[in-house]
Amino acid sequence: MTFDILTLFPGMFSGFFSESIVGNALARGLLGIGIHNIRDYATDRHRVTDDYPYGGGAGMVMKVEPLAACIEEIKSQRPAAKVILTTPRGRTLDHGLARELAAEEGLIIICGRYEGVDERVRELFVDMEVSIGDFVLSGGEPAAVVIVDAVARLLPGVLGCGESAADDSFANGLLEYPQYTRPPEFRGLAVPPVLLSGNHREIARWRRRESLRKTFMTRPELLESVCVTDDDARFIDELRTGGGDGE
Ligand code: 6GU
Repeated sequence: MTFDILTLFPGMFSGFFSESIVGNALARGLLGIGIHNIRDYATDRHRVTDDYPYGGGAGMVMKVEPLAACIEEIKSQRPAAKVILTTPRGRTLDHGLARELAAEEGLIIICGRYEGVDERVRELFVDMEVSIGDFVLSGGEPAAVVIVDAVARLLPGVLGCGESAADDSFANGLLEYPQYTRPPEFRGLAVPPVLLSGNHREIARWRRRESLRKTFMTRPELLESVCVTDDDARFIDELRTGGGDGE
């Protein structure tokens, strides 16, 4: 899968994409990332990429011509890629949307400045507007990084066999259970004994219940759209009535 990012600040991406899981996937050729400086597509002498809004008002608006030239050049190489505009007014990114995007051949991600992008960019080129939450960023660059990371880790082969997207928070609709590694005790805090027991059935049950507990405590609304077993339902009842703190 390829990610093409259109930005006025190409320098923001180099560190993020050269390290960790995305950097590793890039090095192994499992994905491709192109960073495109929108300013390179401005044709006037000063390479202007934004201008005052018609009708007045604060802030500047990203001009349509440089974006059009940049998008069209990329699309000529990747006709199947989906064009995404990062904006707080878009559809909020969640695990389901990350999975939808991971099924695409390519994504062309336009990093919008928060003041705005000429509406004709949307009309002519944008397939989907995506937000990463109900807050305002000064530009879409951090959002593009978030989208690439969330999507890349769902692609085949990107996570090693030691890591698994199937266990992630949200993959099963629940938040992830607590994890521990050595030492078995630190400052009086012991690892739950069941994890040291070697009993895989009991470990799986404990993890499921801790996922349910964590979700119940911090994101109870998620429980409404998750498939629960009879055992889960009994445990959730215990949590509701103030029990559920162990056997
Ligand atoms: Cl995608 N862009 C900007 N500028 N602000 C945001 C956002 C995106 N998502 C949340 N806030």
